[in-house]
Amino acid sequence: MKITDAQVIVTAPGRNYVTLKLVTDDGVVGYGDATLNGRELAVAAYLTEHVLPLLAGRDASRIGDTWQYLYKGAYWRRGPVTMTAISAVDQALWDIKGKVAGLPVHELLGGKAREALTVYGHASGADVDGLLADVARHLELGYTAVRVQAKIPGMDSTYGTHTGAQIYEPASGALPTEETWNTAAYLDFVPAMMKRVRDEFGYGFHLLHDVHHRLTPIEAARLGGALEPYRLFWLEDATPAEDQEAFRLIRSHTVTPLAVGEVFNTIWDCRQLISERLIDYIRTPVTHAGGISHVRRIMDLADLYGVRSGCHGPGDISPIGMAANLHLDLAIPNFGIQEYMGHRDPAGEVFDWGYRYEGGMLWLSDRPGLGVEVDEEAARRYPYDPKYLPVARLADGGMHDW
Ligand code: CS2
Ligand code: MG
Repeated sequence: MKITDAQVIVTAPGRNYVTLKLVTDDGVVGYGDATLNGRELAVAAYLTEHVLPLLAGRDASRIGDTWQYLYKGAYWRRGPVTMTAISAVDQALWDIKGKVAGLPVHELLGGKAREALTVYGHASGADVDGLLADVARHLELGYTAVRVQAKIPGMDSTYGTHTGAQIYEPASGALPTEETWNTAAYLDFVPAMMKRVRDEFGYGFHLLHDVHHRLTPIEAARLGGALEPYRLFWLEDATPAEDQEAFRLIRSHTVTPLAVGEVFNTIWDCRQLISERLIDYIRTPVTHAGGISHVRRIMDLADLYGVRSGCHGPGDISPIGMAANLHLDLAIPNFGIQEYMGHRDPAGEVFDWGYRYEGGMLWLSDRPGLGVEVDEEAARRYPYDPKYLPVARLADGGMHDW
């Protein structure tokens, strides 16, 4: 079973997505998500120029060997562009293996370890009242876990919030928009926001919050302590994620559970955090960290140390990458929770995904492979549309972490 054809599909149905399509000599088609928000064409070019020529004629059944060939063979290891490209190949090969076997990928990973996957949704608001209305909406929809963010008073805009029912879109503008960040205002606001949420809705559901890497370790320690009465499921990305030792300081000050890892791309980024038990949830998703093959190794390492999964699942991971997360989630022993933002219209015109939301959980269909099909004609109707994530500056103009 040889790879005879390969193609990179760049399309923007609601936002940009990069998809790798591999075809075998038997005509089996496999898809992989290669979307790296704001850097989409770097991965598309990496695949087109440096990976696809190496895949022609390779045995599509040898997933592990192809992974090692692309990882060790490049000499330049790791990094988000490389690891997203390798991930796309890995996902497409698992998709093909599943389709050839007539089995969903989670069956190839050992079979279901649970029936469905508990997800958390995103509630947010332009102020706390708006947030409370959105939390109520999520609880009515059956969510048992809700991430809460609200616009911080005194700041022009706050990343990760939306005002309508439509999911928020992280990237906007042909150039990055600039947001002004104020740590003191944020630290004062968040505990008060959490109090309002718990006062209104009680403790019968999980509450999560994302800091987007904006605090120093001691600030994060203070926030974690201040949030303890509200019993968070997790506090996410409290500090810039590349400084693994920072978590030791946070950990020594608070029992608020910690999650990190959506920007990680290999097991090496997580190793110290996991082996020193500095975090509770590892968020590294299939799309950005070498695919199902590599993220499975991360989750296995995490399991040894009692760390559970909480894979990144924003709208800027395509339905293919989302499905890949879900197949892994379903099979691993240490599943924690799955982020679920959904996809904006008209993503459904291009991608036909085999999972559905019901009762606070995502349910995977029995479709073989990853279970996502791509309508290439529809993809052509939505050409690439350059968009960037915003940047954060302080009031004095200095760049801030995010
Ligand atoms: C966020 C994302 O979903 C999350 O937890 O941190 O919105 C993230 O900022 C985007 O995916 C970046 O592309
Ligand atoms: Mg996040």
